[in-house]
Amino acid sequence: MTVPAENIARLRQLFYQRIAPRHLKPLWEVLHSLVPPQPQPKCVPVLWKYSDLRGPLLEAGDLISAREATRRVLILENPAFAGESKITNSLYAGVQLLKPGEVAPAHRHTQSALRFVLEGRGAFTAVDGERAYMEPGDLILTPSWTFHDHGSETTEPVMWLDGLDIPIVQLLDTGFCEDLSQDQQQVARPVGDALARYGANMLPVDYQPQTLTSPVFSYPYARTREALERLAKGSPVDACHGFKMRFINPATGGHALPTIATFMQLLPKGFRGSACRSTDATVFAGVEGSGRSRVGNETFEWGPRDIFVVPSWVPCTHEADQDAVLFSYSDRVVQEQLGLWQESRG
Ligand code: 1HN
Repeated sequence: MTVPAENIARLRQLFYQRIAPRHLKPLWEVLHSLVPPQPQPKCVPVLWKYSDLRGPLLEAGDLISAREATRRVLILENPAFAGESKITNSLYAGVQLLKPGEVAPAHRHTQSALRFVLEGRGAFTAVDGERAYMEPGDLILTPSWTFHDHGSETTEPVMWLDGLDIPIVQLLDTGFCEDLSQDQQQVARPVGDALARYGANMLPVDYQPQTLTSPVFSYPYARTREALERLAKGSPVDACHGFKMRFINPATGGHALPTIATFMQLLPKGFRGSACRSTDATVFAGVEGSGRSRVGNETFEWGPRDIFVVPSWVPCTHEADQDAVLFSYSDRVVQEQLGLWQESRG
């Protein structure tokens, strides 16, 4: 007996309705969207010009103190994730302001964070009792479950980009957070201690890593810039990425954080990159110089402190008219650990 197509369709709908109260769903209606032939990111390309961020951030500075806000941050929310506080499916981004004399009180959480300094100097982040003073271009890490507070001892506003693995921790339902009883941590070690112990191509002879995170938590821009400059002088330029380096955990050679990969790249004057796509959606921040990046069908003109996002598997092409430096972060470290990361060139 053959059943007419419209009848079958109706019978199926009735069947779906009957099984729904038992919390059952037919896979065959969703199989292709569950297992797509290639990544189908919801994430869309977005550019935030610093000139559009700075005003609102300073305005927020007049409306709420760092202490009352705990963290005075404007979230960079991807419009594809309205209400979800995400810049990509797996990562969070925000811009934070600390005004002269302010304190952002000490707490710790299982989410890992990075700070990428955009403007101002003379504020510090204290991590596990050691202060790291901020200068533009510096990368500062607050590893999972380390107490951290920010303080400003300067006369100018200090702004930075926060990157956190909040959506990853949410996915896994592993979020914990607690405040320290005092606003600021006791200083336990001098400034620069961790960098001297673990970031001088040596390790204390009996050092055994206790966590997956880098024991170095501050990567000053001066060192980063010099490394890029040297790399650029002595090796051929990568057709897609220019001269690109990743920040490492010096004790293992792995990425600096277990959930967020961090990079800095130099695009030499006149660079015309070829298109490249990779499975890790990436957040970029301009540091020096200016250029443009074609991301899918969009072209983003960027300069220092502008921030843009490239979704997973969307082709991206970078160009620079002068020497330009880009910082970036992504979940590539997680994808590599799981054997999922892919890149395709051309
Ligand atoms: C956080 O602890 C900081 O410590 C910044 O500066 C942004 C966003 C969500 C949750 C915790 C910080 C944050 C955050």
